[in-house]
Amino acid sequence: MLTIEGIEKSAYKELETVKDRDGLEALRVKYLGRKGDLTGVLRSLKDLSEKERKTLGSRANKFKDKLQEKIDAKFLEFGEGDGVSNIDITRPGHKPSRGYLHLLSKTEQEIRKIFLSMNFSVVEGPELETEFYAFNALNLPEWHPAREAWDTFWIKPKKGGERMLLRPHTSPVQIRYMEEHQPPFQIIVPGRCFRYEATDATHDTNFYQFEGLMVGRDVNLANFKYIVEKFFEEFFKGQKVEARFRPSHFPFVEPGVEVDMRFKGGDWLEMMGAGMVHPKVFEAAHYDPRDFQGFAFGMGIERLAMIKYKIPDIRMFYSGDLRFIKQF
Ligand code: FA5
Repeated sequence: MLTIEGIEKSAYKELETVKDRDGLEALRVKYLGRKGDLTGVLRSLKDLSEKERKTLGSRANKFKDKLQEKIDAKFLEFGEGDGVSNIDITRPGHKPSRGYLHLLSKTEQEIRKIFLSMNFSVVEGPELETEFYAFNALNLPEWHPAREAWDTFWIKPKKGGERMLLRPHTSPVQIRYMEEHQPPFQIIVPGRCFRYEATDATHDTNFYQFEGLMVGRDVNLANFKYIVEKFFEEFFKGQKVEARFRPSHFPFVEPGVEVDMRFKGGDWLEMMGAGMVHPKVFEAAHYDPRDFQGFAFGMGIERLAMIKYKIPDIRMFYSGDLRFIKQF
């Protein structure tokens, strides 16, 4: 009869010379298969004394595990082979995790939807802007003190070329659009903005705004108030949020307002600047200011989401922290 020592010796020896997957499989069947040598030894244990059964049994089982391990390793070494024999099709697969939109993208989509339903068009503009569109055309000449409110990232200019910058607001698209379209129209312009300023809970160097612009023969501030209140009503559906309008100044509007919001008696958060489009802005876009009037506004998208979803710090949007992102 075969002894366990004999089996071990010859199994390891054959394992060393085996050349391919078929040979390896034959070896596995020979030693570990149901009718294999080792199984024979294990079967014969029942005829032995208890003591012998224990020592021999434990040795045989250890050998069995070890040989199986070596065979598995060798299979890996030989590669997938025909690609079939080593695959267990009954094994449960890995569930691929599905991506979804970031809260800010979702918020932007919601804004687009609401304004589309009010017959606004959605327009986009470049993030890398010229000084003309970002400032001069918006009644912000170089010497104007309000330029300081838009702490700007300037781009190294090409020799003799116009000064370029990362747009600090979406307002330049007002001019770009009016240069190519005649009133009446109403648009929103969602997009990314950049400001070189210290970050805190409500300010970041990279953030999103959406501009609103509605121009016609008799578009007025009451129309603005109606549109914005309708938007808030839809956006904050069912939530108890308050808004307040207060006078403010932007060189490209006259008169100018700012709108703040708060949730249930919390702190007021500034949401947007707005006002009636300044005649100088119409002139820069080659309109006759005696023909048209309209309102414009620029609203912070993070700020809207902060109020709606009660997010205490704007920097959370950009932290990449999955514990935050996965909540929405
Ligand atoms: C402007 O940018 C004007 N262009 C808005 C405007 C448009 C006025 C049209 C009149 C007519 P302001 O700097 O206040 O204004 O920014 C508007 C909104 O953008 C703010 O109320 C705020 O919600 C958001 N915002 C501004 N700076 C930041 C920042 N650093 N981080 C996050 N949100 C910001």
